[in-house]
Amino acid sequence: MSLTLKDQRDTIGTITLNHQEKRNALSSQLIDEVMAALKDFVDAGARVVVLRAAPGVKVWSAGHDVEELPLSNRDPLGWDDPLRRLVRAIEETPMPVIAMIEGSVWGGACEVAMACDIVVACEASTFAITPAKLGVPYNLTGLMTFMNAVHLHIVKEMAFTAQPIAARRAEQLGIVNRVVPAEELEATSYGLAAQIAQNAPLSIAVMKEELNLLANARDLSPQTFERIQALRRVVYNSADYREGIQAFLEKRRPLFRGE
Ligand code: YXS
Repeated sequence: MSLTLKDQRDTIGTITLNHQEKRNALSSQLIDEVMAALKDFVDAGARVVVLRAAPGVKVWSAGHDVEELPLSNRDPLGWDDPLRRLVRAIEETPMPVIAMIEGSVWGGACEVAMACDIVVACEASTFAITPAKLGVPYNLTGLMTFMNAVHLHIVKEMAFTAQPIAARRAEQLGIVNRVVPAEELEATSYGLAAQIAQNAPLSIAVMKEELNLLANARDLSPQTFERIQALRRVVYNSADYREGIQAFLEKRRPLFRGE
C-alpha cells in the first residue's frame, strides 16, 4: 500500500503524505517513497516541488516512526537513518522544495519542514521539537537544520520544553515564510511555486546549493565530534532513552530518572 501520492502539473511537482492512520509518521517506507518521488521529479524536469499532507489533516506528520527507533546500543539518528537520508535528499534536490503545512508538525517532521526551502503554513498549524519528550539525543546535522531556520534561543526553548509553537509565532520569528487561513493555503503555496517555476532553474539550483553550503559551513574538530558522539552514546544507551520509547509505545507518560 502506498503511503504517499505524487503528481506533476507542468513543472510543479507535488508529494502528498497520505498515511493518516499513523499520522504520516516518517516510517522508512514513507521516506523511501518521498525520496523516490523527489528523484522522479528531477528526472522529469520539475522546477519546484510542494511537500504537503492531504487536505484537512489535523497532523501534517507525527515525526519519526517511533516503532522504528532502536531500543538501545545503536544511534537512533545515524547517517543512514531514513530521517537523515530524507533531510539530505531535500537539501540536495536541485529544485526548491516548499513545505505546505496544514496541521501539527512533530519532531523529525519539524526538521523535515525546516530543511525545506520555503515553509507556508495555515494559522492552526503548530511546530514541535520533541527529542526531550522521548529521551532522544538529537544529532549534530539535525540540530544544525533547526539552527539554520530558527534563532538559537528559540531552538533551545522548543527543544528543552518539547512544546509546540503556533504558526503565527513561528512566522513572527522568521521560521515560517507565510501563514494564511486554511482556505488560502493551496493558492499561496502554488502561487509561490509558479513564481519560482518561471525563473531560471540553473540559477536557482546553484543558489540553493550555495546557500545550503554556506548555512552548513561549521568548524568542528574531529576531537570535538568524537566527544559529542560519545556523549550521545551515553544518552541513547540510557535507561531514560528506553523509558521514553517504551512509554510512547505503551501510551503512558514517561518517568525520566536521569540515568
Ligand atoms: O494506536 P494506533 O495503532 O492507532 O497508532 C496511533 C499512534 O501510535 C500512531 N502514531 C505514531 N506511530 C509511530 N510514530 C509516531 N511518531 C506516531 N505518532 C502517532 O498513529 C496512531 C494515531 O495516533 P493518535 O491516536 O495519537 O492520534 P491523535 O490524533 O490522537 O494524536 C496525534 C498526535 C500527533 C498528537 C499524537 O499521535 C502524537 O503525539 N504523536 C507523537 C508525536 C511525537 O512526539 N513525535 C516525535 C516522534 S520521535 C521523532 O520525531 C524524533 C526521533 S525526535 O523525537 O528526536 O525529534
